Amino acid sequence: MGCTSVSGTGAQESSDRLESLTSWDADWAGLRVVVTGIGLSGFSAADTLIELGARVVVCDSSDSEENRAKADTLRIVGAVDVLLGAEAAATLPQVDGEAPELVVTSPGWRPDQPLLAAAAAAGIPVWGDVELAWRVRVRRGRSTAEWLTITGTNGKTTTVTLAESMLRAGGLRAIAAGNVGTPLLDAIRDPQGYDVIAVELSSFQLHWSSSLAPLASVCLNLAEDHVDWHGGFEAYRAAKAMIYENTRVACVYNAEDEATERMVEDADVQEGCRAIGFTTNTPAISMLGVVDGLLVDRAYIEQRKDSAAELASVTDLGEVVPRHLVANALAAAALVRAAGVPAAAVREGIRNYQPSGHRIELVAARDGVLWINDSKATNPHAAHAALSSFSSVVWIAGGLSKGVDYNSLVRDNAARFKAAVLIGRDSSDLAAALSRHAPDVPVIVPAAGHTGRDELPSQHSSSDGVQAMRAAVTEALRIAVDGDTVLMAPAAASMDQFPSYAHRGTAFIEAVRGIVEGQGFTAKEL
Ligand code: UMA
Repeated sequence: MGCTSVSGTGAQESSDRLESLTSWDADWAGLRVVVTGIGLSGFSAADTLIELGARVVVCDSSDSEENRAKADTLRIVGAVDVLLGAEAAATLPQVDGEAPELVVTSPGWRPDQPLLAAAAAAGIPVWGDVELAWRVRVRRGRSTAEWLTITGTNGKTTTVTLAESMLRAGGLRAIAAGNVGTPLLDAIRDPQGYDVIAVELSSFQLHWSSSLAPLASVCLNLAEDHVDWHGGFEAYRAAKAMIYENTRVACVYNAEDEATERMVEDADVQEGCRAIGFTTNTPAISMLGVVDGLLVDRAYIEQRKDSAAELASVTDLGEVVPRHLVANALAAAALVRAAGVPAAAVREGIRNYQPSGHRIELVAARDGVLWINDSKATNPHAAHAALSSFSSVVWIAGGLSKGVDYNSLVRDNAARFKAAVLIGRDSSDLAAALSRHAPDVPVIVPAAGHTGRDELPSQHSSSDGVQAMRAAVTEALRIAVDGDTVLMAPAAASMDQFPSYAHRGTAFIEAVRGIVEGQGFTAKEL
């Protein structure tokens, strides 16, 4: 069903009403809302809005069994309607026979998607679930959690979980939420409540947020990613820069990435907010950094003019510590110190921190060859961080490119490549960059039969990805000799062949175990 636009007095009333919706206890009753998506964030947003008394219609293009079950739940709790299937996402529906006053979107929906484009054309405001979470975080009779917000092209999840660990070590009730996995509205509605939320925000979520005023914020770094979603690099950069808007106590920037410092300079922040840098070198005043193997704070101490406080030692982060992990720990420390966490809790938080898998993870060391899984490297910037840790690399790469440019990644690392083995349904951009900047490096695109086991199926599916990975590992084994590293750091998203980067990493681990270490495949893989 089509939808009429909101105009004239009605539009003004709707806009005034939306502006007044800044707490849980505001008048949400009867508000007509369309929620797009019934995934993690959409379900959480719809459930929250229903609890607030709004009239809610949910749309999702996928009529899967899982979505139908979720739709049933939402109808039971009081959704006006849940529309599933391709048609449902193609037009803006009415709510109880009238135009919606608001659309709350899931982050994965592109702004030019037809339903969202129709909302924009009709002048109906679109919020993300994060904007909604910010507005309902204040609730009568409950304390309000502070937000520490984190974005950046790479390192967000590591930083947000390190910050969570440090906050907890400091005796605070804390949770990592947002893009890291737990929808913010779930964290906000937790009955016990939190003192502080470490909030991971993607560029998609930032695009749909406008009112956030965090205690402290950071953009860890900036490189090309998600260009197709935003329609260009400048729009992606501008979304990332939103992280600093309205920050109250500390805007944390990467002193080794000028783009982040520029963002702080250009941001409209609140009176008294400080700019705090972090660096993996010796810190200047108002920075955190590294001196003689120690992580130190020259920002939050009284005597910062001529001294620095020890927070932890680099070895607290592990035996082999990549530079970017030190940077992430310093960024997390800069955020939690703004929330009053003492130095000792930073060290304890680092020591308690459990890194999640698929990041520069050693899978096997055999016959002098290291086999490394870095499936989390879903863009060139992350792949570069992994590549620069090794000198002679058989590189397994490729996948869904998201419109990024591979030229500088290949040019900057050309000398370390022994060979490249390409996975992914279409890695032609990467192949073109390799032939342009590393013409002497053999590029192998494994074909059917190269697994030495089964033929690659002609239809693409998740098992297709598993087969492709086995073929790639077989090729890498043929090439690598003593002193080489086989590095699976794809510089691309996984969704063309796998459900997620974690599945891709697991496929690599299983293939290495089966083919390189000769332990055979698990029953599931066969
Ligand atoms: N859908 C449509 N039409 C569209 C797009 C999606 O109907 O055009 C539907 C899908 O059928 C699905 C739902 O929308 O049912 C999915 O919505 P979504 O893609 O926004 O995903 P959610 O499940 O809500 O998860 C989102 C984040 N996903 C994305 O931003 C793509 C999760 O980040 C996040 O953990 C979660 O909210 C909780 O906050 C994941 C991610 O990949 C990890 N993020 C990207 C990244 O890190 O690079 C940005």
